[in-house]
Amino acid sequence: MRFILRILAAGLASFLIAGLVPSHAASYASRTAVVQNKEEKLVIKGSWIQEGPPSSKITAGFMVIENHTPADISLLSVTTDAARVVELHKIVLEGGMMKMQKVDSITVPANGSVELKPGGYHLMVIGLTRALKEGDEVKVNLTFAGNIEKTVSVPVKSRDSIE
Ligand SMILES: [Cu+2]
Repeated sequence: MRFILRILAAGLASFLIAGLVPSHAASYASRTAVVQNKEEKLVIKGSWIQEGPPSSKITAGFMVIENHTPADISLLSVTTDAARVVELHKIVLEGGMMKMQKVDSITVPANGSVELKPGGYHLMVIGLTRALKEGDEVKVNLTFAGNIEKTVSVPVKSRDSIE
């Protein structure tokens, strides 16, 4: 009887180990993901600034901003060393016409993202201090609510290379 119990106990132990190892591995993986998100509350992806004709002093910048927090975060202002001013714009349909409109902020939804893209939200880069050619990199500083600052190096691309 005692022998049978010992076999049962051994069987139970190996069953538990077999069951625990994968679940432990899974919980470890999800824990590291959470830690990464805490370090990177906001993630900027696929950013680019449109190459304009050399005579142009104005261009536009685009990117995807991911918010890995449970609260909305607003983009409030943007600066760059390549232009005098950067405005936040969106394109709205007004009376059948596409119009650009300045906005005070762009909200990045909690656990979501916002895409700045041609035909939608974009950064209006005004008063270029140098000509921007495909292959150049432009330093862009983004200020969000809650004193969150992000500096990204944004590549200059021609519109043709995107579409
Ligand atoms: Cu604009």
